[in-house]
Amino acid sequence: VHAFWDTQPVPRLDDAGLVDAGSGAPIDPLLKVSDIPATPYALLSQFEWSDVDVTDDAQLAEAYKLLNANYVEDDDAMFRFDYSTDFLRWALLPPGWRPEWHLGVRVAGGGKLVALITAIPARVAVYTTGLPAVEINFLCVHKKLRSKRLAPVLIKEITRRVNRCNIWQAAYTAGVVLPSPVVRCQYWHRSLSPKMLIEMGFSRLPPRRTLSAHLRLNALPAKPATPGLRPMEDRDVAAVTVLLRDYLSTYDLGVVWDEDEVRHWLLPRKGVVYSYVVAATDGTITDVGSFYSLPSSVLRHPRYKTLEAAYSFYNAVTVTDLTVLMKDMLIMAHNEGFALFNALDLMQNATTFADLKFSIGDGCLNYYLYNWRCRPMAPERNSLVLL
Ligand code: NHW
Ligand code: EN5
Repeated sequence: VHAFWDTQPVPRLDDAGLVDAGSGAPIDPLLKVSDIPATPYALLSQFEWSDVDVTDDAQLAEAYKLLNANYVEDDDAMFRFDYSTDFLRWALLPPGWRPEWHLGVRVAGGGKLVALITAIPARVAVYTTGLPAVEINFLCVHKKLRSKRLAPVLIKEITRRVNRCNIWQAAYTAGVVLPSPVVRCQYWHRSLSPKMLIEMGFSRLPPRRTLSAHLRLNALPAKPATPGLRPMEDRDVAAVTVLLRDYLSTYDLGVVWDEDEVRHWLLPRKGVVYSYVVAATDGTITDVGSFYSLPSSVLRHPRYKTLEAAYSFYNAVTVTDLTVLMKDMLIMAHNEGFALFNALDLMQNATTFADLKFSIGDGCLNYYLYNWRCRPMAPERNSLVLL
């Protein structure tokens, strides 16, 4: 029973016809911008809508503070995502961003920020269809205001604001199961600082293995193996755009980036995103690999406050073996001081996990499309990485 989601243009969990839905079609009748109300949804009277201006450091700090204290935790509430302010600026200000899509709820009268939801524009390709869409992220309601049906109002208001821009589809991910996943991915983890991860309660020493054997097993070379691997630069943007376009177009779900988007999403930003290209001796860019930085707060631990985690982002290979490239990403992440490397079993990632000593996590990531009914897919057919 989903009192809210049953009213929305998403496939129902019991939709037996989904497997035959093919490349997909909209669920709602085709509407026009003029069919959509020009004024915001009503909010409970003690609250008010507030665009959060993340170009203003003071408001960005408010969004950071809300998320740092109230955003996603693991199933045992040991860790909570701690997206940095630099990360939020990167995630929320890509080409085409709109101020009214950084939607906050405040206590009435310009008071405390208590809830958030964000949209950014993206071209999403599902099977054979390219859709002008948004990616929804950072839905958060303060812990003290949970279960008051605030989330459905946030979702309806961001939908209205996106529809007013003539966009009718969205992609989003969640750990929880909602109506209805288009694909379910699994988190996998690779220890970079095994001792620290065990002490934090993130991982356990496998039975009958000593700590020194565990450290030896997880040790990494000091330098990457791939000749010509170097940080991506602005002069690589055109080549990387073509490389990614060709590579990602072989999957059933993904984004389509233009050069400006590749520049935004992939040019290295310390503490945020790390990208590397493989340049052949003639200068041709043959491969690209990347990861982003997303620490978690370690909750209720006497000594450790933060778990520095790197997350696999976009890789595309034409010459280098993917396992070799992924291992180079582990090495670069380790050298940058990350304690943990995470990856989903999307694209060809899972083919590298055994060799590179990844362990399966206890978390799943479900992918959803709003107002698009299509055949669900296997994780290795998905190439979409959301932050
Ligand atoms: S997923 C991360 C979501 N955030 C968190 O988990 C942070 C910690 N939790 C919270 O802040 C990444 C609250 O628990 C939240 C729910 C706010 C999650 N997605 O207000 P009520 C994203 O940001 C449904 C969607 O009483 P609450 C993606 C739930 O099933 N729906 O709950 C976001 C129920 O509906 P039902 C979710 O605990 C995508 C209703 O909310 C959900 O106080 C958003 C209960 O509301 C989730 N993660 O607040 C959709 N969690 O029908 C975008 C719960 O079952 C759609 N619910 O009764 C597209 C929009 C744009 C379209 C444009 C064309
Ligand atoms: C919005 N874009 O559950 C995303 N993380 O496995 C929002 N588990 O870290 C949705 N429970 O398995 C995000 N260690 C949904 C994910 C929410 C966070 C989450 C999981 C993913 C996770 C860890 C720690 C669990 C702590 C107890 C885990 C065991 C694996 C370990 C790896 C190292 C070697 C030994 C085994």
